[in-house]
Amino acid sequence: MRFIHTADWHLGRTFHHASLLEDQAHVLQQLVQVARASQPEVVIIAGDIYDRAVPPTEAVDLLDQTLCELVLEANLPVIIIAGNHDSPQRLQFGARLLESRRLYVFGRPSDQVRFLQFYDEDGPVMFYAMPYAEPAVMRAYWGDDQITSHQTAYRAYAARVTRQHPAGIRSVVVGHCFVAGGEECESERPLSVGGTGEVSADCFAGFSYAALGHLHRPQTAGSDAVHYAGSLLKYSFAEAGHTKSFNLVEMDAAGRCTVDASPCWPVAMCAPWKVTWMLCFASRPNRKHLVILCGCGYWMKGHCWMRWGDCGRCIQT
Ligand SMILES: [Mn+2]
Repeated sequence: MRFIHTADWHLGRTFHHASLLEDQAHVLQQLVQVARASQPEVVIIAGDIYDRAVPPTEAVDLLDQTLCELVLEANLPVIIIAGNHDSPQRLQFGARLLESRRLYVFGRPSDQVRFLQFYDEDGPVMFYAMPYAEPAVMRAYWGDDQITSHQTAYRAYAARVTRQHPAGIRSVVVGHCFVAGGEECESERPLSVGGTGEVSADCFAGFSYAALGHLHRPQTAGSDAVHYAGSLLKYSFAEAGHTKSFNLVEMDAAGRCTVDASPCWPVAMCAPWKVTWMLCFASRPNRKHLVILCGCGYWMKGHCWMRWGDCGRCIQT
């Protein structure tokens, strides 16, 4: 079974007031190419599709275009869940209609545990989707007073799945949460006020692969089977050292997964000062923008130059 795991697109996000839509469209074209070339059984987008609950219209157009290319043109099923930046209701619009075209959108949590099933030559793999929700929302949906935190919500979800999941069948859970042991960065919005919102990795112990969103650095957290695909682009200067990627996952007959990180090549560079100067001299035709991380420098976007201060803050536009 082959599938692609990506997350945290944050369509419509700006970088210090500059639009990133062109960059996002550029990287999403690479995703479409990777998907066409690798022909996965399914593509998973694990939350934070948009950067905010009411995204700019250009961001909606970009999602529409990308999904048409994946679902209609490449004929690939796609699973989407809401992240903490998305509006569950808005994302879920048309979900029941879209299922007939194999676009599966999970905006709001359900009071039932739902799954999707895809097959390879070794049999079925069951995909469980748990969109982001506040613990209070989960408590109300499931009528379970024990749910007081993200940890208890995920534990309750795993217990419900375990009760109905047939033994010996491979499984993937799609979620949007902060697993203890994961590395945070500044472009993520905390999941709970006054607490960490952490979930322990053992909540996912029964699944062959956990396809998660929320943390913007690609990584595993707490277990080899718990994966964050990371964000589409570097959304803060603190991410200059990250290599952003899509996870191309191969699952064997026993549910063991091999993950190949397929790198994203953005239009804009966000790199340390010295690296950026090297790139200036070795610039490639598609590298139109340069973002300089540290030291007093300049950021070029199109024909517009902006000066940046020592700490990466814009001091003149
Ligand atoms: Mn995010």
